[in-house]
Amino acid sequence: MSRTAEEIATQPTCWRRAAEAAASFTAGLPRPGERVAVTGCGTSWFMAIAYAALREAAGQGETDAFASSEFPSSRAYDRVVAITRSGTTTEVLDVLAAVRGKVPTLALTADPKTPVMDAADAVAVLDWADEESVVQTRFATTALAFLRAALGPVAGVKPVAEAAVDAELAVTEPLPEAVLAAEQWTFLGRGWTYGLALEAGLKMREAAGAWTEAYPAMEYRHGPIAITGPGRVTWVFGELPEGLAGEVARVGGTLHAHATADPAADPMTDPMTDPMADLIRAQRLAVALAEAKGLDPDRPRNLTRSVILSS
Ligand code: F1P
Repeated sequence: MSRTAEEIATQPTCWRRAAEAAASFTAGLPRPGERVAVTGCGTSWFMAIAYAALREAAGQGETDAFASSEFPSSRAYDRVVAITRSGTTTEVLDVLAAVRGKVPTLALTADPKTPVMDAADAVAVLDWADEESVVQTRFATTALAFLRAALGPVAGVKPVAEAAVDAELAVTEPLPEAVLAAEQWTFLGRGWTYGLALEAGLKMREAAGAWTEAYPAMEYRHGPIAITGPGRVTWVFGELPEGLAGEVARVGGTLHAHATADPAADPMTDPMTDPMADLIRAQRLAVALAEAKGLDPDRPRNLTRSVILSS
């Protein structure tokens, strides 16, 4: 078994630990009402996007997410939250340096021996979720689980402890054959699950060199549906928009979805599965596809653990 697959399987335990850690961590977390910017690169950026939407859904204040390379440092925020597993990513450190002394910052990292420790005002060290894998799986979802748990109850979103129960199934349940056999995958989500859709697409590209796309779910009918057809998958994180199952069926695509009230839907997974647990299925799909292509998921093509730019 690849190291990546082993790390994917530990996510239920990591999420439970993240919920415990969030309960006792106070220094530097966004406070209700604050205007917050969340930032990161790659996978960490997509977790930032998911958290930003979740925080707004919780009614805790305006929250924007930016790729660190595009961070608008002239804008006024009450707090900046940076996510970086490695603690060394140049663009993330640059954002923290640019706002230093002007805006309080919190960083989430897996490695306490890195420059981010001094670059941020407060740091949540989730080192027990660090990974040997280059492609991120458990650190990313654990960082999101930590921030999600810190928000407290959010309408329509399960507590992290319940998501961890769904994750137990997601790490073991066989993946649907039609999804494994497909040639193309389009990932969709609304609200906080759009960030998960972006991450699923990236994971499949990083680990398996797969052709993936990702969109806000309601954008799918505005063009992206043109890609769907026989042997191609439309995968919806979170609630399936009304009528979408019928549209996918009309063009001959395969739907992977859950959490639906749409009678036309043919859900392939547990209707109540937490979207983060469904992301685990996409991570496992990425590993399975890589292995089927003879690629080593632990050595993804063209990638390194962290991108450190020379100045
Ligand atoms: C961010 C990141 C990873 C990606 C790649 C390059 O790293 O973009 O998500 O998989 O390995 O770096 P980090 O800032 O979270 O360490």
